[in-house]
Amino acid sequence: MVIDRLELRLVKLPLVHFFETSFGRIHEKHFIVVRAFGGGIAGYGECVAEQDPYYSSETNDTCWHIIRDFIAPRVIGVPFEHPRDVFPALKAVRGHNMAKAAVEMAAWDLAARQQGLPLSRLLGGTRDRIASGVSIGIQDSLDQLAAKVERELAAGYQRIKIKIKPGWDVAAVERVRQSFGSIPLMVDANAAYTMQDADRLAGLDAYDLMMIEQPLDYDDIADHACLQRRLKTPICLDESIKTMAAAREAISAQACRIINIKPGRVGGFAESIRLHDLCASHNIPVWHGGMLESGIGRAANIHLSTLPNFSLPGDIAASKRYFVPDLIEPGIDVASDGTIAVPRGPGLGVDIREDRVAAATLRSETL
Ligand code: OSB
Ligand code: MG
Repeated sequence: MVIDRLELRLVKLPLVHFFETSFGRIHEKHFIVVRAFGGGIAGYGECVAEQDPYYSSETNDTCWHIIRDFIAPRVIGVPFEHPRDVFPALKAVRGHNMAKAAVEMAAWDLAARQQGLPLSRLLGGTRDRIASGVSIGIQDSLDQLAAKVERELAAGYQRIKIKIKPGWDVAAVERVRQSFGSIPLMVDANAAYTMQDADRLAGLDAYDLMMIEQPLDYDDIADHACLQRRLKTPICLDESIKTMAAAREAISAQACRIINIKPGRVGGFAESIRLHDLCASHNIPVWHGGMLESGIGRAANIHLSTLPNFSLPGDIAASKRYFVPDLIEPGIDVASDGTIAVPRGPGLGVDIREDRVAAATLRSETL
């Protein structure tokens, strides 16, 4: 496979509902769509960086800069036997995993389309449906939260995750348990706590949560290991696992019992597969995270989730929760049993509405 050229487009889409985490509320999503052209075909990659460096240090602007000035020269015109060879070819560039992933994932889609295979097959996936959960942001009131949970349970989702932060934690969990009983429930703190909050976090043990996601700092492992020793509830790491080395360290320190995989965070599909395999060999279940992707990135996430150790429902929900209209048509739907069908066509296997991408584009550049 040879990539002849790369096209970057910065697009803006309004969210159907605002999304609030411990680091803030957003009403619209700005993200980069990468197209990798080769042999007259294009592969797509959606970059998961946001406008602000709050979830991670990367932003759309840093990704644009790194792709244009450092990644493009290392991939354009270079013959790759397999898309798994793209990430190692970027080794000289330290970090910038979201920028790398956007290009690497476009290369995988291109290779799958060139071979006429669904992306899931090229990735080594084994299932034709995936289990779907929802991530519910911080709300203005507990009543609003309960209304949202009720709606998502009625839609069939297999587990509910609620975002927490100091001041929106125990009472929110208590309310959901009171109203909905023993549903599969977890929380995500997006790094909002410190070890000084250990007692408060231990208070969540009373609610039989599936896990607490990333309670402590975004790059911490050691404190998570201390906290895990004090909690019955499993810790799941998200932000802290940006590399294979971090995952090995977290597993050996017993800093978590579950890991969330987001290909954007770790540098793409090849690293995600390595992380998935590492976790499998240590009996650490994984699930697929989400970053409020459009249908393009959502389809990519679905394909990766077909690997066997994705044994817990992921944050991959129906497109209509995020964008109406989406960049794909039809959108991704969830069945009443809380599963999503894996697209069967070549590559991502979804129809990308180029007219909608064009209408949403703020800026573009061809490399
Ligand atoms: O921590 O999982 C997270 C969204 C943006 C940034 C970080 C996270 C999230 C989500 C949303 O939880 C998951 C989704 O796409 O629905
Ligand atoms: Mg998270």
